[in-house]
Amino acid sequence: MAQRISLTRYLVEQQRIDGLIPGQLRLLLEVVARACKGISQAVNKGALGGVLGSAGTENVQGEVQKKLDIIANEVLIEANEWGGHLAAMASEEMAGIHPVPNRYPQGEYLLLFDPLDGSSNIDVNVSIGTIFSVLKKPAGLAGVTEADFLQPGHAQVAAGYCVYGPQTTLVLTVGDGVAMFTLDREQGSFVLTQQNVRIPEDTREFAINMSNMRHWDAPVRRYIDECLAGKEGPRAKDFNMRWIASMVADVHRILTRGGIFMYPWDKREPDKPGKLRLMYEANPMSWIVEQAGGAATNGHQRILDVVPTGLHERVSVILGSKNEVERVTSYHG
Ligand code: AHM
Ligand code: MG
Repeated sequence: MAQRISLTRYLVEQQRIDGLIPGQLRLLLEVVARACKGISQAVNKGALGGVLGSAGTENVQGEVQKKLDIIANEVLIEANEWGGHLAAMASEEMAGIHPVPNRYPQGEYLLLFDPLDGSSNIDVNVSIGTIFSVLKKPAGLAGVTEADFLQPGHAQVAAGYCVYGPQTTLVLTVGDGVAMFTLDREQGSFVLTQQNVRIPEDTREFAINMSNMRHWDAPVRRYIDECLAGKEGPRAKDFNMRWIASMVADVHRILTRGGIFMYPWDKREPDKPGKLRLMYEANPMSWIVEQAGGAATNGHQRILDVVPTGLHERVSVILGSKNEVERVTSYHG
């Protein structure tokens, strides 16, 4: 039987090979993975664990929180507070940053997360996930403020997601390609199941919420119209469509077999640049996709180059197979 490589061993070996993973970062990634195991267990229990349904509260963006949004947020915070690897955390579910309490040692990293992405799928037993991004606290100043988090995506030192689907899979990059780990529930550990993940450059599959079509801008409409025209249209091939409504699951499919994912700006809320959050969703996913040979833009620029002005800033997202992303971006002129 081929030797199984655990997440711990993978991280230790990465640390030895190219020094991309300093000790504190390794600890951070192991702690996040452990938290994801805890969230996975809660997700699996479903109605038996009393975790389904609404919590009856709203987050800072005015979205109704599900019980699991709050549970996942708490699991991540509790797991990461005491290890000495972090200065502070920020979450889609919390208005402000969460500095590590004074009673614990302070580390040099900043952790951002969408604790439970795809919330609308929780109660219907469809794949959901956790997305996370790691930044380094800017050197020099004591304490930590929200401004320390406002770094562009290309400054990330690690990014990943965990998808809770038929399998629980952790996907990780530290800037050296993308690796996938599958949770072995009997052993209780993540096992390396794919390395050097590559997204095919071309695709015949797109993911977008088609019900918003009438609200889109001309370039996105043009791209989708051309896909829908199929063999008889300008693309001279038929396209397939998938929309899971969990970004984690849609991105995971694209990493596995290619495709393009779009959540563009639309006219429903013209003042917002998009629906998805730059810091918790777009940045980590864009870096993972780029590390797998794909591309990610907001139609005008590389997402990783967007300089954030607020923690909960939103952004238009076009990511996946390189040639398709470049095509849609070129339509934006
Ligand atoms: P969430 O973080 O509150 O779950 O929202 C983000 C999700 C993405 O995972 C998904 O791509 C999108 O929202 C689905 O939106 P819609 O319901 O408009 O299709
Ligand atoms: Mg989300």
